[in-house]
Amino acid sequence: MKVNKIPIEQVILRRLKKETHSYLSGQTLSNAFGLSRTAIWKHIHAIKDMGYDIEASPARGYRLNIENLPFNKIEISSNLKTSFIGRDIAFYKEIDSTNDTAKEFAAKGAEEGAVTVADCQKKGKGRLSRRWESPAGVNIYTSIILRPNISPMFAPQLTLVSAVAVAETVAKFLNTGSGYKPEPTVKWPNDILINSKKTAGILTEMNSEMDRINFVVIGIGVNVNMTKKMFPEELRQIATSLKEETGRDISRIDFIQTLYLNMERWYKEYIKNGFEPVRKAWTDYFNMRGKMVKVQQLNSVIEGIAIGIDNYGALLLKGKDGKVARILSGDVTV
Ligand code: BT5
Repeated sequence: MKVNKIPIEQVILRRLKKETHSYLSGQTLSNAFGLSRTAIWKHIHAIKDMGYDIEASPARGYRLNIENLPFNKIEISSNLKTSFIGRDIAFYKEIDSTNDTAKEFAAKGAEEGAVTVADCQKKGKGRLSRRWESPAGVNIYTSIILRPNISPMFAPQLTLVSAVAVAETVAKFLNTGSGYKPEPTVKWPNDILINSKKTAGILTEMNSEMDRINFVVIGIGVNVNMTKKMFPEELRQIATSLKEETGRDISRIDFIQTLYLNMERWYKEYIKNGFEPVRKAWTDYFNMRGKMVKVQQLNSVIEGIAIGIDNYGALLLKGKDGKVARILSGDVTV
């Protein structure tokens, strides 16, 4: 049998989490774990170094502040309700790109649902090697490994599956407390907007044979508690965060756990029932229908009225001549 040895700090942490309204004395902890009070004191220091806020009173003992838990692997895993997404987590304080690391893990055989998460990315990337702003301490940067048994030609649908899961998650955290609740919208193919400003982006990368997918990595970046001044000047008018839109600080732990749960639910739905339910849900978040849009492609620009998406996930544009064009990639502006 495989025995997982849990580090003593994690066990002490669990005990502290059960007792957040009163202090736990050093003696109680020392009796509970059969360690000297000095040893307990050292472990408490190690826990503090992990970013936990522990009040230590010489007379009363220790108390953990659960309002201010750090964003780390222990907290993301604790009470996670998914069955496979996020069951295997590689967490980094800082990394170049969670997508690149996830691709390395996937190439070495990581299982479906394994994720990489970082507090900060040094080379966070968007499509076509564009930069994704990834400051520390405020946002979500995560990549999910999937191994769908579908033809590679359908892989772009997974960006739309993810967009629905992200939009649903964002919607859940948009309460402002004042009765006003903005609704997220999706912009084809990979943006989630609030009040027309980008708050999340998705980068789907694939490794496949001609007729078989080896793996897909879904990279998701969400601006959660990022403030306006943290954005570079050129993004301040076109990008936003949940905090900017609600005026509230949002727990990244709650957010990412909900995100994994929604991702898992929509992915299962897609694998079981195909793209149609996703197409419907995505269309409900799509507010560009009927609008004149411009699509910048690698070497050309196409204009037309956005009609929606077809059952492959392609954007449908009705041109002046009445003909409908299917757009497979590009950047859309209204
Ligand atoms: C995207 O690309 O929107 C995909 C972003 C995916 C980021 C995640 S984070 C976890 C994982 N690891 C990675 O390295 N990437 C993924 P695209 O549609 O090409 O949009 C990129 C453009 O969005 C940039 O050129 C900027 O204009 C804008 N942008 C950059 N950072 C932003 C941010 N934090 N918030 C909003 N807009 C941003």
